[in-house]
Amino acid sequence: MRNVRTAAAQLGPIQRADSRAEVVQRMLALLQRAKRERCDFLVFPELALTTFFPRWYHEDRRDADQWFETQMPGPATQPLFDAAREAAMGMTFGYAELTPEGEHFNSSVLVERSGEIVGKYRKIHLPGHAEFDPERSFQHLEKRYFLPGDLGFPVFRAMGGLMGMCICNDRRWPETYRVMGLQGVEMITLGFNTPSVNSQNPDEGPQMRMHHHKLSLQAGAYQNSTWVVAVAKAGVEDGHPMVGGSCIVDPNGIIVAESTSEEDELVIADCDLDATRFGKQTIFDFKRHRRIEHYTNITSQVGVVEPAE
Ligand code: CDV
Repeated sequence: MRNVRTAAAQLGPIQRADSRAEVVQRMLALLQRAKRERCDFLVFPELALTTFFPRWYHEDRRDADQWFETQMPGPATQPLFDAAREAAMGMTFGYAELTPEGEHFNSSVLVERSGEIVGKYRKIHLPGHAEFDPERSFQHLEKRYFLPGDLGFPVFRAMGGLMGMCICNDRRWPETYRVMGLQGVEMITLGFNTPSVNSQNPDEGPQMRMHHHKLSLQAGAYQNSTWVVAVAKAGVEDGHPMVGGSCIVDPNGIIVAESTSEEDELVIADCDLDATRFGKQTIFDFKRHRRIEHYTNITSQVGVVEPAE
């Protein structure tokens, strides 16, 4: 048994006016609660340090730099790293990354119990649009503010197992899980900010959103025999509602723990990484059963190519 007692650290809303320092205080309070619950590993959401700023249009992109971190850890986040090290707890969280070369990414870091960063991921599937869209009920400008991630979907040896990260929209794409599955991943962490309604279709409300969210996680976990830990930034940010639905999914695709609020909340489960073995050695023994000669479309084309008439 390789148990990782894991806490999905859901954050309630972060308003546009809230400072990094205020948010980090909330994250530290969750960390201390997780420590009292004897957790080994803490998972925070996508863009955990700020409001979900891609809903705000800045005509000059440089005005959005206020939401980005140029250092990790930096002055605002160092207390988190110090507290995690003192508690001997691993953690991961999402943030907006501005590199020394001036590139912008929607990123997450994986931090070992020692407080050291041992992995980084940059969001690959960026939803939304790059220009102001008056047709939408609200904006989703990830394609304006971020570049697509350039690190692939790496898997890291950490927390006594094989750990991978993805971010929000990535969870809806089976390729995300499979690329990590092919590296033997045993736990995938995922932070998300999902609006409760579709900005292009007001009829797609919270129930359908929750259905698609859980369906994606559960399928990805089962089909790759891995734990999936999904963590929301939830609730109403400056009038914009987002779904909760933080949950921990086992390698059979079963939700073993889930949030009950849209506030700061811990969702805890004992995740035995050895529980991934049975699926990986039987029905999803990739080496024995995959037929890659029939999968070439997956990497040779992006859009749909219908058969000739
Ligand atoms: N932050 C996200 O990636 N949100 C998307 C919304 C826009 C659909 C998501 O997949 O939840």
